[in-house]
Amino acid sequence: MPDITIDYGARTGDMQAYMAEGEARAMALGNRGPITFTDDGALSPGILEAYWRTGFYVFENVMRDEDIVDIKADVDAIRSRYPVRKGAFLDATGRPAIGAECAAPNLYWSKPLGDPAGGTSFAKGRHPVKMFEPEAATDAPDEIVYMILGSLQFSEACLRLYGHPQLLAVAAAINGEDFAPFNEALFIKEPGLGASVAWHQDGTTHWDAPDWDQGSHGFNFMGQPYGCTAANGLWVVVGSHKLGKADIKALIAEAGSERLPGAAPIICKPGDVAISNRQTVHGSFANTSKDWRVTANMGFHRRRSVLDVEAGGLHNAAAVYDAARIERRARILGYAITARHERFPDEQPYAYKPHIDAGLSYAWDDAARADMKDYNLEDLSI
Ligand SMILES: O=C(O)CCC(=O)C(=O)O
Repeated sequence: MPDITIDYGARTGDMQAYMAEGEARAMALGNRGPITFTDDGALSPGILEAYWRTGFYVFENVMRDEDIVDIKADVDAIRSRYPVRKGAFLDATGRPAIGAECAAPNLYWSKPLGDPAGGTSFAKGRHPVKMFEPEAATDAPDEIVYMILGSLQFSEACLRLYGHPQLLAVAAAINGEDFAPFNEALFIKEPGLGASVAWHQDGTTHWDAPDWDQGSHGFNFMGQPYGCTAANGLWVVVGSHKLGKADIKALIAEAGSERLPGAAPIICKPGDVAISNRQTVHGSFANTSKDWRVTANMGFHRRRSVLDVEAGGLHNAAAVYDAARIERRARILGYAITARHERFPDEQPYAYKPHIDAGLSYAWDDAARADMKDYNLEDLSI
């Protein structure tokens, strides 16, 4: 049995049993391994089969050691620049805090080990049931940051991971060569403090569309510089991305607790990058374990899922996402590909077809860095 050292009070034994069972289920799914391609350069069919069957896949050893070191250093720098308290302008050393000068939303706060979204109207009420909130230590801070949106403007290392050629080839294999961006985020699950993310499905626009299918709301890559475990990782109800809009309240009522049956944790070693379908029923528990989890989320859509679609209002203002908006938002991908190539010149940079077709090229310089500020106001949220 895996070592699942957690503290869920009176529920600890039940949670340990649930996590051990989920871990065994995860390891038997056949949805993990390195990113591999056929001789013709197509993504290996077995990867696509397992992703579409289960709703997620763990790509092993995607990050270089330098990616891991750089992302950890950036996360430390970001944490050192948190405002002294939620809403404050300055950090503890008197500098403008991370994100304080931005117009777009970036830092999201919770009480330690809390569930800030469950059972609230946050994000259009898509987290219908509050998770159990374990007791944090008496010396824990009053509030912690659990999520950062627009994260690529705060971390060049995360930007460089976003431009990873193999990941972008996977995005093209799943969403088409003209794939479009969604948004990026950091989820920060500090040991003994990290908040839960209540069970939910992403996606707000296409559930009732006549052409809805298992890929309509895209996917997130989830880079794991620290790795992730059953105790601190994201859980996915296996295959739920195929079943349409779930009645999560009813599922939890039927289960009698937030321990949803049929779910499996995404388990990664440092350097793995998971992919998770946004339509799955997914969520994570408060991190009472001793292990860090920091996820670098990077989302992508099919172009037809966003083109001329009226959406937003969740991560940004409501708008119609016309071709010019998609091209503008995709400039971040251009910066990422160049920034990665400059750091890792031995890698063949990814050729993003919409940029090649339009003759667009992107320098990674001070003007580009300045242009990253508030880039997430134009996320393509659906
Ligand atoms: O990483 C987590 O705990 C939550 C991630 C999530 O809910 C999402 O990416 O939609």
